[in-house]
Amino acid sequence: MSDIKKIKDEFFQKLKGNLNLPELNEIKSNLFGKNGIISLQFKKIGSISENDRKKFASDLNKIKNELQDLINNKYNEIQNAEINKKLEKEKIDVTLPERNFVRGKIHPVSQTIDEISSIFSEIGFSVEEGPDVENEYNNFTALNTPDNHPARDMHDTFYLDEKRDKLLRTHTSPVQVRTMLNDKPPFKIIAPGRTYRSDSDQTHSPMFHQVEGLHIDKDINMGHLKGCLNYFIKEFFEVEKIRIRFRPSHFPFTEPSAEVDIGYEIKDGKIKIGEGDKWLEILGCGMVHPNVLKNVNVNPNHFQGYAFGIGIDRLAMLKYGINDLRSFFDCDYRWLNHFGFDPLDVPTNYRGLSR
Ligand code: 2NM
Repeated sequence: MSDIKKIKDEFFQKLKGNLNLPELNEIKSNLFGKNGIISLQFKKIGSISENDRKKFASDLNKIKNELQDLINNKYNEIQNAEINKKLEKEKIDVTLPERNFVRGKIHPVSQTIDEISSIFSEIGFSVEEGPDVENEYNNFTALNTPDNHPARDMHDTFYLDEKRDKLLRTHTSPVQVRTMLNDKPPFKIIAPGRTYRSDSDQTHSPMFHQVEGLHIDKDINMGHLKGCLNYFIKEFFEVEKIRIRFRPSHFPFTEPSAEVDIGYEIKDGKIKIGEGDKWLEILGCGMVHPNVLKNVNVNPNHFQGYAFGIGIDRLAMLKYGINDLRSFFDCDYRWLNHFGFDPLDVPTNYRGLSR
């Protein structure tokens, strides 16, 4: 048997067996390395007699190609085996039950703010926000609130410095002031958010929530105010009909000013908004005082409009049957689990903004 034939038989046999990567590398290097078996055979070509040379070279080339093919196939085989092993190890069992997890709840106040924002958005109001820490000008002076006004008293307002310039906003009106100072009329905005007053008992929390509205244009009047509030109250309480009453009142920043009551009754121990002969005060409003407009560089001879302020917490209590204001701020997880809203459960009549 010729040398080449022996080489072929020996290595065909080896390459048929089970090989790992280092073993295969070694075979390859034994055959085709610098002093490899095949390489040495090629070096022999020159010394072979002319008669046999052609056949020898052709046989050698053939065997070289066959061995190379076998080696390459073996490389692929090893690689595939490795991938399959990995896939087997990393297989995901999709039949396993999901892990338990706790989904958080949306606080009723957040839910209510989302609902209110959505309702006013539908009639063209945009939502504005501002800082909780305000200055004296934005919170009082610009709003035509005189120096001697009781609201400015230390017992009512949380002041943050000796000069009484920095304070926790007592309403969200400073947001309207900022908007009017920064933009040009017309304005049609609501400002929901946290507000602070030095007050704490069963029905008052030192931190509470308000939404204020402002609509200023060339000829906005109290008819527009009434239409807007009528729409809002019906949408918010999801009722077809309501009774609504404007009572004369006073605020430094509006003239005339009014407080708004809505009709209600107690039926089977539950409050029914819109029906019955009882009155419930829910908000304050009025036509923005010309002095306020002047203070924010709006010409009261060309522009006028209404503003209103609503307490969000009480609105949320009424709608969702919560009877203790303080429970809102207790951070009791069991309470939140009961009264909170599922962030992913979107009912068909959902009014909240998408999160
Ligand atoms: C209320 C009642 C009446 C009010 C006024 C303004 C502003 F900035 F335009 F002057 N914002 N909100 C307002 C008016 C608030 O809360 C009971």
